Amino acid sequence: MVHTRKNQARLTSAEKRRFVNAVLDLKRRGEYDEFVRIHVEHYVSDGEDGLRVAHMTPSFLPWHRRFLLEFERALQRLDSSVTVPYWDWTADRSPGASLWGSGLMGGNGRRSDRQVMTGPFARSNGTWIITEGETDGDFLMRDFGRPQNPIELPTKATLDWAMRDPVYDRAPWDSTSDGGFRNKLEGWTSGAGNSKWRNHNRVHRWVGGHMLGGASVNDPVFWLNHAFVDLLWDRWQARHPRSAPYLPEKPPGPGKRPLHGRICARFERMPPWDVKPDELIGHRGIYRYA
Ligand code: CU1
Ligand code: CU1
Repeated sequence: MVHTRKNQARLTSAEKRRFVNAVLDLKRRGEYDEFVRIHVEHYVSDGEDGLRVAHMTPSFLPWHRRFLLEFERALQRLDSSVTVPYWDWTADRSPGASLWGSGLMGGNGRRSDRQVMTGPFARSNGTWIITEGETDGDFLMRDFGRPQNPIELPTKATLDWAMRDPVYDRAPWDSTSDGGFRNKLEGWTSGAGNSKWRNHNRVHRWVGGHMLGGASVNDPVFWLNHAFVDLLWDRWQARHPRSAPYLPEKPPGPGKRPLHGRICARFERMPPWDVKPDELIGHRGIYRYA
């Protein structure tokens, strides 16, 4: 049966409770931290060697689509009614949004150590203990808007700048690609200070704390951000029906160093699931967005 992913702002309190309970249950079983580890393991950037499958790469969108599906299936094994909600960060832009209420994500970190003190993921509840972090503390951290170096959530205008680009991605297929929907949505641009962070990346920066690095999956809002990014890939395809839904079509040949072997073309297999970007271009038989 096709299931429906909803805007988090429209979830009933019962739906929020079931989602949160399934996430906490997954954490208790040790399965949640497996997702954190997978994300950390695939966090490779332009400057490093090896295949870039998840970030700074064309397969940013299909890789995270599959990652979300795996997570959603794990939740559904615990409660078949649960789906991953999405966060439209162009609409729900303030720390006072219901997203950050005690029934869903909980609030900001406190000033002294950025520790989240409210909601289901507060350390004091005893369940949300960070074990796969890149920091010393075992508590979830957030730092909304980074007051020491202020940043706002992405605007509708910046999102539209990405959405109106008719080309999926461009060479050199990394964080320096000048133009292309994927890099504009992922949000790498050259620019001074915070202006270089756009769209998806800017959301990670705005939440701050654990959302800043490879271990960002430790903050459950990771999934709500990525569900919205996943929805945006659909909307982009609908807006550009004549555009190739994924590029590159063919892998850069051995003569094309340093690109050869660094990225996944449309029909190459993505680790760790051995699935091709081509197989993830649509998802209509599995889920839909409301
Ligand atoms: Cu990621
Ligand atoms: Cu992300």
